[in-house]
Amino acid sequence: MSFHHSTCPHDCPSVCALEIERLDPHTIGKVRGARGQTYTAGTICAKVSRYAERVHHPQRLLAPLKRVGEKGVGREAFVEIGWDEALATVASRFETVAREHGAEAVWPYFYAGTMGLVQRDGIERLRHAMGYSRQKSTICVTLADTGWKAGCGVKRGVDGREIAETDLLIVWGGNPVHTQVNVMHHYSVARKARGAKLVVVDPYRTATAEKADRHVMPKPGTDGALACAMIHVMLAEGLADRDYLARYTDFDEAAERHFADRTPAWAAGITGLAAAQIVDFAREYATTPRSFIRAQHGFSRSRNGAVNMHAVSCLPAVSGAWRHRGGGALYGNTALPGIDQTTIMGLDVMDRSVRLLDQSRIGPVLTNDPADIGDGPPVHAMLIQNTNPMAVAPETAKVREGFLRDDLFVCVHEQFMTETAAMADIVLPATMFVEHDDIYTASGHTYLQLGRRIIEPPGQCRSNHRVIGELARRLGAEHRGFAMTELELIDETLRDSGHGGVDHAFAKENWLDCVRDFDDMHFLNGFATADRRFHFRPDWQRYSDCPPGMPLLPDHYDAIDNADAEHPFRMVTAPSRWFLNSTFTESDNSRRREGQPRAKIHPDVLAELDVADGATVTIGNRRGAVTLACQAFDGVQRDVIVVESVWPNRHFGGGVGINTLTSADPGAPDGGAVFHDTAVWIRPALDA
Ligand SMILES: Nc1nc2c(c(=O)[nH]1)N[C@H]1C(S)=C(S)[C@@H](COP(=O)(O)OP(=O)(O)OC[C@H]3O[C@@H](n4cnc5c(=O)[nH]c(N)nc54)[C@H](O)[C@@H]3O)O[C@H]1N2
Ligand SMILES: Nc1nc2c(c(=O)[nH]1)N[C@H]1C(S)=C(S)[C@@H](COP(=O)(O)OP(=O)(O)OC[C@H]3O[C@@H](n4cnc5c(=O)[nH]c(N)nc54)[C@H](O)[C@@H]3O)O[C@H]1N2
Ligand code: SF4
Ligand SMILES: [Mo]
Repeated sequence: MSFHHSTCPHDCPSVCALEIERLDPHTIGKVRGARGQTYTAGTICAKVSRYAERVHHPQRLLAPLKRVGEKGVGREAFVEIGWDEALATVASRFETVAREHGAEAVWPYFYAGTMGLVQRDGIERLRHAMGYSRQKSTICVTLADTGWKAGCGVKRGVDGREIAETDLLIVWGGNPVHTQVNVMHHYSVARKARGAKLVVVDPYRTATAEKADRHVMPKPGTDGALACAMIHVMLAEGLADRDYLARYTDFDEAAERHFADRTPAWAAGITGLAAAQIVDFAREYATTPRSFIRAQHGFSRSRNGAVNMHAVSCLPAVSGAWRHRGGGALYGNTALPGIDQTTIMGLDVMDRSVRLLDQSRIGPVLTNDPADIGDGPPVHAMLIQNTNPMAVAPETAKVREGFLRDDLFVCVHEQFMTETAAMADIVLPATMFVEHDDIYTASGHTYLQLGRRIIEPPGQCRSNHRVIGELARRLGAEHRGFAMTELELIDETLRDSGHGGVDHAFAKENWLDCVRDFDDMHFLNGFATADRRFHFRPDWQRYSDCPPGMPLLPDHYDAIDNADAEHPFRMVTAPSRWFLNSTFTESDNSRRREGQPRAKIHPDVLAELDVADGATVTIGNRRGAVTLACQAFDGVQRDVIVVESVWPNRHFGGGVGINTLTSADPGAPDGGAVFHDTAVWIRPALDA
């Protein structure tokens, strides 16, 4: 029995350093946090502390499968086959499709089931080497990245450990009690040591908001208005750091005039907040030098999300909080290690003229929407790794309709028989992180970390890297990366990125701290823009898909799915505590903790609808309708409802899940899924 260092592979900003007990060469025992890594510092979430349940789950896929029954039924529709037959089938179908319809008719599709760079992104090397359709990866970070980079120029910010030294933590549009426990850990240090206050900006009273000194509860998609009004107050009341604005930003007379009109009364009408509350919050923010904004992804998942993220990122430039330890802002630090992924992703053989299909629009793409397919061929073949679009992608009805097409061949490489795997022709069994090698960057902290293979893969499971290499060989794809082992790829990537090889970077520890000095982390040496200044005036036009009418300065960009007479409510589909996207929905423990899908609805609304707490309601819009239990909940504005997700479709009445209602419209200006930007109606369920 021994403990081995590893890294949590899940799509979570925390990317915790782990210690994993190996009971024998095939079995893990306890999973705990590693103490020496000073951001995650031994804290991990309850989901991952029970990881043995997932690794040794009786429903884990252990052999390649071929579907012989109907799509969508599940395991009983498949029979076991050997790896040779499975891979030969995939290769020959890909070859036939490419011959008949062109290489762009094949669309490899992936996301973030594992965040390891080798296992997650290796599929890109196969794509580029074969000239298959490219994937525009928009489902998670695009809106937030675009908005943050508009002002700061690069995806990095203050070291998350400085949260422990702040006097005021503002959790903006995120719920770290559910989605990144370590923020709360560092905040509790600041609270104990310095009496630090916590403000949460969120449309509902989340588990994090329950712990806050102040909960600011705007309507979803209105953070731009709130931030502008705060800037108005700071400028009007002499609370802005004029010296900072002049030295470090592009703030000018025109911006001054612009914010003069963005009054708290104006913002109150948009956000549904009281003007006095906005003024109070602005004063508290501007008079606390050590104020730390933890800008999270949630508030960017609207059609105007990039504009809202940019507007919030302007706040520390007005208050001058960037100057102070424990002050400034963090959205993500993923750019810190400066990883060069050329070899992993085969960027050296990428052809930019090959079409780019938007991942979030998989429903429209697979149903041949002219907006996506244009004059090109429909998608006729897919290899899917690391993602479960039947549950997580918007417009589920179209995703399902697309997968049901007879002229589409699908291979899914998975750990479980997900709803997406159930639609496949061939299913391949995948390893888990303790069974393969990889490296991990993090959005929430400054470390680059290693995760080595600790146990043997069960049954016939193979890693993503191995499957990609074997398909490449059968397809005749050429790239030196296919012949390398995982560790060789990691080693070369580390060298290409200036970190030496594996033995150098991880000589002492399982992690490498890529933090820079205080001035760099706080942009006091300049921002990563051409003129080194923070930009109040984003260059949205540089994106080719930029719609007309995007605001020139921070504003309320009224591009959202506003409520109307037919759809009087706005719905937020926030992450739940015990699931991670659709991962862990196979875990009995997680399902027991979550109970069932529920819509949190204001008690006044339930009274008007004459629906009892706990009864079943139907929620719908022009994309469809879903049926689920309601929960009387007064921690929302009356016209806002919340469904914590992502439950499998089958757990909803009628068998269609929450993303039936969310839209595949791309957020502006460069795409991005808009999961929290949905107008809906609510009715008592017909069967109630
Ligand atoms: N337990 C758990 N952990 C997870 C995940 C999970 O599903 N479950 N998902 C993982 C993934 S993939 C990601 S990307 C991260 C995301 O983690 P975060 O960066 O924390 O972002 P979210 O949790 O998506 O943010 C959700 C919050 O945003 C709020 N929100 C929605 N719209 C708005 C708005 O317009 N304005 C404001 N101010 N707030 C808004 C929601 O009400 C919700 O409370 O979490 C990861 N961690
Ligand atoms: N309604 C609503 N929908 C959402 C969101 C929301 O807030 N609300 N959040 C969105 C966000 S932020 C994201 S990032 C997406 C995430 O969506 P996904 O990336 O699809 O995440 P998961 O649902 O966790 O599915 C990942 C799958 O990868 C598999 N997997 C894990 N490791 C490996 C591996 O090594 N190899 C292979 N082959 N497979 C592996 C897991 O078994 C799992 O089924 O969901 C989005 N969907
Ligand atoms: S908090 Fe996030 S990174 Fe840490 S163990 Fe849990 S899922 Fe993994
Ligand atoms: Mo995500």
